[in-house]
Amino acid sequence: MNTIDLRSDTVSHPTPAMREAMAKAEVGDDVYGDDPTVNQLEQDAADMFGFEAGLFVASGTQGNLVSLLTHCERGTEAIIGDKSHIFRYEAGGIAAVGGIMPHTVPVQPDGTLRLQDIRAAIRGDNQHFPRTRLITIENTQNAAGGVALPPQYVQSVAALAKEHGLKFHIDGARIFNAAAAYDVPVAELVRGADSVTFCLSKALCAPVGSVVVGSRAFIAEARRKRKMLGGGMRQAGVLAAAGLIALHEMSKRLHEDHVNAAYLADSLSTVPHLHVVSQHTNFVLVDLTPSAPFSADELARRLKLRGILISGYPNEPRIRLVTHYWITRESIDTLTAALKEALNEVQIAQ
Ligand code: TLP
Repeated sequence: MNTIDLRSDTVSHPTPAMREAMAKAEVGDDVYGDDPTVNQLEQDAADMFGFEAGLFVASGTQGNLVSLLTHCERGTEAIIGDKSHIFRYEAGGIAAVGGIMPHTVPVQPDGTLRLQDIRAAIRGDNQHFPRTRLITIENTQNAAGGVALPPQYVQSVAALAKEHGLKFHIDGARIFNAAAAYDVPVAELVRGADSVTFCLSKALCAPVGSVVVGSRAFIAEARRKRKMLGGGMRQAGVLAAAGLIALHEMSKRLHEDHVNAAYLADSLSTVPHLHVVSQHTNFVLVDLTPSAPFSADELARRLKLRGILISGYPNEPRIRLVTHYWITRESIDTLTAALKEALNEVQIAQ
């Protein structure tokens, strides 16, 4: 990658090893169950997460949608964070396609949903109410700044779900970053969940794809839902080959991105007009101070002229910088120098 792109880890390109594996991948028609590379990816993912089966899907959004459609019938409720990706950034798919009611509870600054809030959101048995079916959490929690939720917390949510006979889904788009943050195997972060979606195409660098893991019966039904959504893929082994490298190799190096994110946060704290809000895992959140001569959008425009891409969350003034495989210390030094120059440039102009 030539551009320094910190808008997200989704922008990461496949590695040379992935491109080679993709070229050599053995393939078959996956709707017939004939693609050996997809089959291997699904089984390896399931084994690594401690589940029976896996399902290769096009994206994190599709993985979450397929999972929620499988757990919840129309008119039932899913308890979900008010800043969760499923609620905010998945185009309302669970409501539009599944007729599922999101019952939101506040995401706390540490990325958790408070257990008492979840408990209060669970409906009693009353003909007026929709039935509660599911609890979902997100790990790492994106909008809270990439915070990793600890294994003990996840297990307390699993216990609560079990106590009330509810299903428990984890949007683990960046679960390997959470696992790196706590230095635990991913299986420890998902114990007690009924399903997990995780992404191969974020910091793990695969070009496309996510995997849903769950019980054999759950995945069989999820496969039907994937088909219904037009997600039955054919010679998808070309993509799964990159996914296998993501799963087995790239998942082991994420602490490097976290060290770089800490270095990035330190570097940004030396830049006038910037306030570093937080750094968790591979995310750094930054605000422009009131002294800043222009908006975050204008800053992004000026950096783009210098070959550096940054952005915030849709419709929010805050800047989010995300480290990944293609962001090195040198890229961070280049960014810091460019920021100082861009902000200073305007002051001179004024
Ligand atoms: N998040 C993207 C954007 O959509 C905001 C990003 O750049 O962070 N769950 C979580 C927690 C996510 O952060 C994302 C992507 C998804 C699901 C959806 O994954 P994709 O983009 O593969 O559908």
